[in-house]
Amino acid sequence: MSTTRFDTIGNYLLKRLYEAGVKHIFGVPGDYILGFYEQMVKSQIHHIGTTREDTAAFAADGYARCRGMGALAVTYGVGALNTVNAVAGAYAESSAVVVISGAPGITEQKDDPLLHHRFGPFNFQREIFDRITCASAVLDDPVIAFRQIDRVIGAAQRFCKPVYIEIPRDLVRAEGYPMPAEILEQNVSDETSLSEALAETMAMMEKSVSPMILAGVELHRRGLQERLVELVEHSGLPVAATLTGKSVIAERHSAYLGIYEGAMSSENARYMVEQSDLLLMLGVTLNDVDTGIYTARLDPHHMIRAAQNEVVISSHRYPHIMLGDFVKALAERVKPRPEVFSAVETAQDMSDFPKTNRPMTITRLIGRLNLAISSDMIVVSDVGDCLFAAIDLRVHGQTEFLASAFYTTMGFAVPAALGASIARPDHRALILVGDGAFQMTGTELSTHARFGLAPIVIVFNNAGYSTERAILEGPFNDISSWRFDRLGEVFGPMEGHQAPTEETFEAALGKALANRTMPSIINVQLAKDDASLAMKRLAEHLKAKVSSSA
Ligand SMILES: Cc1ncc(C[n+]2csc(CCOP(=O)(O)OP(=O)(O)O)c2C)c(N)n1
Ligand SMILES: [Mg+2]
Repeated sequence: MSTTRFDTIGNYLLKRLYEAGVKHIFGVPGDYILGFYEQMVKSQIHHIGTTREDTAAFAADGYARCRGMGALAVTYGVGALNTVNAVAGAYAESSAVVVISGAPGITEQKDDPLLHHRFGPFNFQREIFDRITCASAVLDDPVIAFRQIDRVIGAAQRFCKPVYIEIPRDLVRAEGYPMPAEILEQNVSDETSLSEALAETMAMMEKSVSPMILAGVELHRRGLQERLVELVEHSGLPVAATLTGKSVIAERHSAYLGIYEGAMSSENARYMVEQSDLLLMLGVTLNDVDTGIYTARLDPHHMIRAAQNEVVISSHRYPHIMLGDFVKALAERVKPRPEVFSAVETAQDMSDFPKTNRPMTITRLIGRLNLAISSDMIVVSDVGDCLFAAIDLRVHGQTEFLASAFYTTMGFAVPAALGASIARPDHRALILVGDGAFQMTGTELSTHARFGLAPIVIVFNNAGYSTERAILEGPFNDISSWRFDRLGEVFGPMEGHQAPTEETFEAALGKALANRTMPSIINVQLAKDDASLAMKRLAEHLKAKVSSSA
């Protein structure tokens, strides 16, 4: 890219972000970042003001998952430190979020004064962010600032992780110096390693009777959804996804078997994955969520694991193989299989919905939502039982399900849906959120309303922290009861509905689907002890295990 000697550091950063696909920056201003805000509003990038900084980071995360990169700009100390949980979540979940923080000016810092928002030595904040980002820079030297910006943005793209950029406020408008651009490291595969891994994979495929694919979250973060589809369609192999990788392939694709999550999976998905004599695990991370709290029964001798940087087959390790290169090469070489995909799970029979005076349950709620979901919707789920319930939800396209499924931070859904809706204006967000999680960041619905967005929010209102109740019941799991349906009076314009029964839910959903001009919130009042099918499956499995070992 070309730049003139006269670009200021702030403007150069904005240009580089714009080129990387960032058209919006989320955040709350403060005096240490105001100069950058002024440049931002004069640039091609739009500012989206949020109610808090952590929600700005969740929104940037949702945006990044849809567009490859997201950004937020906040003030020093009070603003930046407010984002720590959300940025750590983006790190754990591999999302390229750029954190831009203002800071006291270099000249101001000279005599070590006690400036407001200071909480220790001036470099403490960068040290904190160093631990939760893959690259960081303090732009305190105009001679190298442009190259620092290139390096940090390049790292976010390469590693799909957050990065941190701090700008002392007196250097935002300082001219940078166009030092020659460095050649940034690229992700390239080792040819020998790749061809050896492929040869072993092909040999195993030849012998295999029931091969299949398990698709994971890294495929999504590396933007490899199309490559996966090519492989699936060319090979004729059936495919399941992990929960963190949910929607990496359209869940209505004929080859798709559902979510595999150990004992929490549907029977069909579990049977198919666990009986497979060759499981191609592509971009799968084996965390406790994706293994159904370690209830997965997978034999390492029957699997090929392709991660971002290596392929592992039994005890053979092939280093320096990029996931995308491996998937592409497989799609080119694998022989098509004659047997086409096995039967998809039969959907719940919902022909009797709504039944008069029948209280709402999570299972019927998911059954009804499965009928309502359309191809222009993006589902964003919070943690809690709504996330487990979402295992049985089938979304249409690729990347149309977003959640903090591994890091599992409460408060993700409403703000991440804000970022996703802005990143994908042709999509409408369907937000699944517990009553507890909504109370953390639900204020961000007012930002949806302010920017004319029309998400549909389904509050799974079970009077408290039911996921925690299942582990240990106590008064600490009770929370105050909110009239979610009336929040429009304060956060609006927004339409609210109470839905204790199937009939009231049906009417509310109809109105919400028809109202495309403002957010709709449906307060689904559930029994305190209701649970999703996945949660019930896990409980049954654990019970059976206990009784068989007794
Ligand atoms: C930020 C954060 N704090 C605490 C937790 C621990 N936690 C996990 S689930 C849960 C309860 C969630 O309640 P709610 O949103 O109402 O969903 P429910 O479990 O009732 O379905 C809690 C407190 C968490 N995951 N994230
Ligand atoms: Mg709850």
